[in-house]
Amino acid sequence: MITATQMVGRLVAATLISASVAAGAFAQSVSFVEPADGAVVSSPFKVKFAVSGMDVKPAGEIVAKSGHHHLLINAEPVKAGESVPFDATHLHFGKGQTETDVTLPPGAYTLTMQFANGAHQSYGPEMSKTIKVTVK
Ligand SMILES: [Cu+2]
Repeated sequence: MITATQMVGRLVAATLISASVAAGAFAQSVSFVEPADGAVVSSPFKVKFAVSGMDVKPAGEIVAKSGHHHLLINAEPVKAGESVPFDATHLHFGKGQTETDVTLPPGAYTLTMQFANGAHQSYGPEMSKTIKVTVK
């Protein structure tokens, strides 16, 4: 026989499990493994990218829930669906790289990671992450 207290406990446990499964299924984000936000670094410095909820694939074909990393230097996140520019401040990691060495003159910088699909079309600000670093 199950008491009312046991029943409530089981319901709470079931709810927590389904809530965490749902969060895992829909949580898509990017993050810097390094450097840390606010870090003071020496050039060249290592930048490591991470993504959750999507796969890293080389640029080429568009595959759902996958894409590649971009590093934007002193630039805003790219609106969803817009192409990430190819220029000196928008670096593409179209081979599927998850880290790089960045060389910058001394100064304060805003670094933005931007995830985009195989055709370099941005997944939008939700799939971006911005940090500030100082190159000494
Ligand atoms: Cu790209």
